[in-house]
Amino acid sequence: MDALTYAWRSGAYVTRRRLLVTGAFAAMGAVTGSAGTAVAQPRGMTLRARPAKVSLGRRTVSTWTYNGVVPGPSIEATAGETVRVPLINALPANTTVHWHGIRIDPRMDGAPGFSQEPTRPGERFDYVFRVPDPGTYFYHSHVGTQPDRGLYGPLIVADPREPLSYDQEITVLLDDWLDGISGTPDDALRRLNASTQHDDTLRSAVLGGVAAEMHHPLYLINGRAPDAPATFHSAPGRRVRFRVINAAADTPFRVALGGHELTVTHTDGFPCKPVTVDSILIGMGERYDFLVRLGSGAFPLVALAEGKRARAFAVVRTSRRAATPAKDAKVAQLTGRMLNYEDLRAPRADQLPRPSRVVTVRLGMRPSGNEWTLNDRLAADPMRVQVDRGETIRIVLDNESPMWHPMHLHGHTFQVNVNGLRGPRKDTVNIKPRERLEIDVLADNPGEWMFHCHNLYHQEQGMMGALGYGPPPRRGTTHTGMHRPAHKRTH
Ligand SMILES: [Cu+2]
Repeated sequence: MDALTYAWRSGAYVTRRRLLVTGAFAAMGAVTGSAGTAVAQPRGMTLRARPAKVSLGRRTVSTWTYNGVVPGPSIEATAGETVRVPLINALPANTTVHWHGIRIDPRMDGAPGFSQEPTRPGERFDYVFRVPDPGTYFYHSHVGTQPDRGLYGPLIVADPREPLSYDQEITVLLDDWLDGISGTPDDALRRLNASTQHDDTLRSAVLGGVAAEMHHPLYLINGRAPDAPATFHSAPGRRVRFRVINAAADTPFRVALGGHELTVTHTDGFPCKPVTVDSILIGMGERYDFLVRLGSGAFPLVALAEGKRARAFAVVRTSRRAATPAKDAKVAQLTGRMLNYEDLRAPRADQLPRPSRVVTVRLGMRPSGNEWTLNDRLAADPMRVQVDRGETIRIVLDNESPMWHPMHLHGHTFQVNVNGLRGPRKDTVNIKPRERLEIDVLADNPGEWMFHCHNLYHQEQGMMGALGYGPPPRRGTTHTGMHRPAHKRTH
């Protein structure tokens, strides 16, 4: 087992970076696992999507993975570079890889039916794309319920002119897990489709009502359940940049670190004016970076599964002798000051031009209770927002449904308009029931793009639309020219 794999297996995934990263140093970015060995990172790597048995702590499950590990391997690059990731499909099903949040070439977006065909079992597809913007991103399958298996991993893009100073980075992937414990995600979707009821106990005040579709048996941090948590090792006084990614299918998390405040510096990869809070609420598909000056001890890093009376849990340890906190340790910060979108401002350099027109997208639920719509349409006949290259439009997301939705736009990073002020740059944004939220989109990346709810089960129950450039493509074709996979046999 190489050191990188070992680092993931032990649940502790840590990169070190010096103050003011230089291009040369960033190019040598190193990973240190519990074994203490460093491994040079290639600009990308081969992803082999394959079934595997994976340990989630005390529990071992059969699932689908990238390279046999959950999460998949960390892919690291520097902004402006080209990343090469050959995907080999060793699954018994079609698959793709979506590079969530990247302003990418649409042919590389992994959006089946939009800009590429899925890769068939036994075939290979070479993802080659530029990463124009630094930040915290992730990758995941975009076929059916596959993301609720183990098919996800971090994609970290370093800034060659990093303005923040810190001593260490810790990447934290949050997930909800059922595969191999209570059936498969396809079984879970069938159960939802067979019912018109919602579980009214899954309530969250901060999300304005029912927060989720189901209880997952486990909640994970870096692939580890609370009974055998990941441990992140550091030292007292170190300034650490946490990169938190919510890769869950159906779980919003409230994240806090016992005994510490969090200084939030980035939302969905993009910088914001720093703001210090006790906890953050992170929807599926969202990412937050925050800085913490660590004290001496062993501290609970907790991600409360909002509305589900359960949590994901890890330990941040800066002292050898400190007792390990209990998995149900009380963390006062969870009920302290929580980050709001109102707290976030994009820096001047990241402001988008003023919009020249307004489009409304209504988020709805059909009386069946298990079909979710965008402007009354389901995925089979999708809503489409049409834009012209170079314009900025304002999209009003008007939630008429009884649940919150984390809406994600592919290929772009929009600007959230918060109470008339120029809020954060984001690619995934939470809209509560009865809320109207405005986002401004600069049409600078021509293509036919997915625009959908990042609750995987809502997406599969219809909540999938499009944002496209110019007139709609003919039905049965794709807009930017179908990029056929190489159809190379791998064996
Ligand atoms: Cu939704």
